[in-house]
Amino acid sequence: MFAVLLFSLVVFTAGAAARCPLGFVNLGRSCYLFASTTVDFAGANSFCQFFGSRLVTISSSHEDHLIRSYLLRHGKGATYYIGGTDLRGEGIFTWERPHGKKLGYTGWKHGEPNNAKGHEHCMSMPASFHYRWNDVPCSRRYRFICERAH
Ligand code: 2F8
Ligand code: CA
Repeated sequence: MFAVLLFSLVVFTAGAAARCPLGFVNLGRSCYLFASTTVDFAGANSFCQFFGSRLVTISSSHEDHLIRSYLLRHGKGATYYIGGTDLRGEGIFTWERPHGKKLGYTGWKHGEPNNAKGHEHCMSMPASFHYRWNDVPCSRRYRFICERAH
């Protein structure tokens, strides 16, 4: 009986550890929500918080590769907001989480960020750039990517 209980506990615990909440997918060490609704950057932030998560922070080439590979397979040809801006200082991009953290790794497309027309302060991954990073106006409605701990 003890052995059965122990076995159940191990299986249940292992199963729970492997799972992400409904709608999220597990890539590496995090759970990601690739939202198909389109909202402005502030709306994307609020949506992610509502779902117990934050706009994604991409901190390594490995994480960037996992997300880009997923988008290249499932990205629907769209642009996705990710969780960084230069709203605190032109040209100095920081992550929303941890708040104000400067980018370490970056995955910008060649020539970006360029603050086109002087109005691009939010970070995105556009299909047209094969999901390499681009700065875009924060008022545009795009899909977005949320992240939460696995
Ligand atoms: O050529 C790069 C340039 O392309 C567009 O502007 C014409 C992008 N704008 C939007 O996606 C809104 C720029 O961000 C990009 O730098
Ligand atoms: Ca740009």
